[in-house]
Amino acid sequence: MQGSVARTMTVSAFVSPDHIRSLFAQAMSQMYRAEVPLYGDLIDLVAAINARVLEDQPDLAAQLERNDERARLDQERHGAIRVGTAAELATLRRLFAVMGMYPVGYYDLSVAGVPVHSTAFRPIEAAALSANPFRVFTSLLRLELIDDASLREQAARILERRQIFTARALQLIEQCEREGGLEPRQAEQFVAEALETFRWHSDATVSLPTYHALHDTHRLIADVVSFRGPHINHLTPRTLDIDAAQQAMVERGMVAKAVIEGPPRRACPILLRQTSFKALEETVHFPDNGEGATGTHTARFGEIEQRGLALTPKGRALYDALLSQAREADGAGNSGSDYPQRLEAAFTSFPDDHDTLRREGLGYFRYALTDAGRKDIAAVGDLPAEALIAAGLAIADPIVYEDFLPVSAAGIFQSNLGGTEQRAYSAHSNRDAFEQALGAPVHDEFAIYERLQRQSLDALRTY
Ligand code: OOG
Ligand code: NI
Repeated sequence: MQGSVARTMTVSAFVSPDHIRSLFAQAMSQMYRAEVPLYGDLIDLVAAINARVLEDQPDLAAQLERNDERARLDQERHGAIRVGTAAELATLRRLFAVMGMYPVGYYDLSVAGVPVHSTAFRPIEAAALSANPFRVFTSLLRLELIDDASLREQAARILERRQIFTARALQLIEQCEREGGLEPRQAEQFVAEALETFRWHSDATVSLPTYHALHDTHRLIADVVSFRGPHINHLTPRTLDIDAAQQAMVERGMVAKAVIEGPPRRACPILLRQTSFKALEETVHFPDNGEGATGTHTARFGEIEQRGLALTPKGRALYDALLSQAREADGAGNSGSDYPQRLEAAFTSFPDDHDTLRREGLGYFRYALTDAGRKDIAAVGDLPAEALIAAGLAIADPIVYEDFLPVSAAGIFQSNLGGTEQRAYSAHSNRDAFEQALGAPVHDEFAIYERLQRQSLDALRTY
């Protein structure tokens, strides 16, 4: 008995990974607000729009409340970073694990002319997601896609030399791995040290001519290779009405991307809709021949997103097919002025009510007993879920999509790199190489949603 109490006390001396993640997300948000004032404006605007939507749509407010999504909404952000080497990616995996964030999904962006492949570090358990769903879209540069051998080797040498983590951050990661957690003071220190990795540096590590050579190969390569660390390049709040948010931004004179990426506006939002705002042009100091030179670099931008129902593999296949139908209708991608109409038209074949989406197995849902169901457990018995819903004994709410979309991500990269690089690289998806660099397999997003849905179904019987 005494032994078990002592064990419990040892365990509880550690700060939960969820709490460390929340502290980290807040610290990142504060840092980015100070660095990029546009971000602060976006946060305020999105908060105002969300408040209005919740007031105008009490059903939606109740649904978010029931699913532990209301409280997390105000904190909810994703960020993005780009790293240069396998070692950097592998250490990032360990750093994010301290905060309960694990790699989910593999995104190949080379097909869209962006020489990276990516994953998203995020929490995966229901309780962790409702505590704080902070996610970081993390890309690894694929130097092997640079044709010019001498530039490729030069970039590799530059990357080999840098250390993007502080010594103390590395110590604390090791300690957490060894002992199973961090104590409050260590957790605070960890957050402060980890933050250093994601800070913007206005002094480049390469000369201006090298920067130009890298930049001419691909802007993204210059962004990854020329600096001391993988600066966070955007931090995105979640809005409940992206069309209203986009309009409000344009009214305030922000230069928004022309098209909202992802599915069209719908009664039942699915997956993810995103729009971003032009990158800042920032002054950078380049070390040149002991004298130094001043130039500019564009990397950091603003973005907002609206999240909807997580789709099953069947639903996702339908989404992918309809999206490419809209994009390829006349070979114009999403650039034509009639793209919004084409997108709308294509998606009329995607069911737009929750009952059909659920019955056709297109999306994942979280099941729960209604008051009537809780009062009449005998009637619940082992009736199938659909029968419980029909009898008013249970309801099913959409499980929110926590991940990203490769076509959208490529569009975001492209618009913010400022370029029009549209060529695709000939080398293709290489998930094995990515996982080898990461030092672990990525989690399968569908398996995670499936588990969340299954847990809710099981809980109907164990109430
Ligand atoms: C990441 C772009 C992808 C998203 O929301 O799809 C992304 C980057 O520019 O590094 O953040
Ligand atoms: Ni993003």
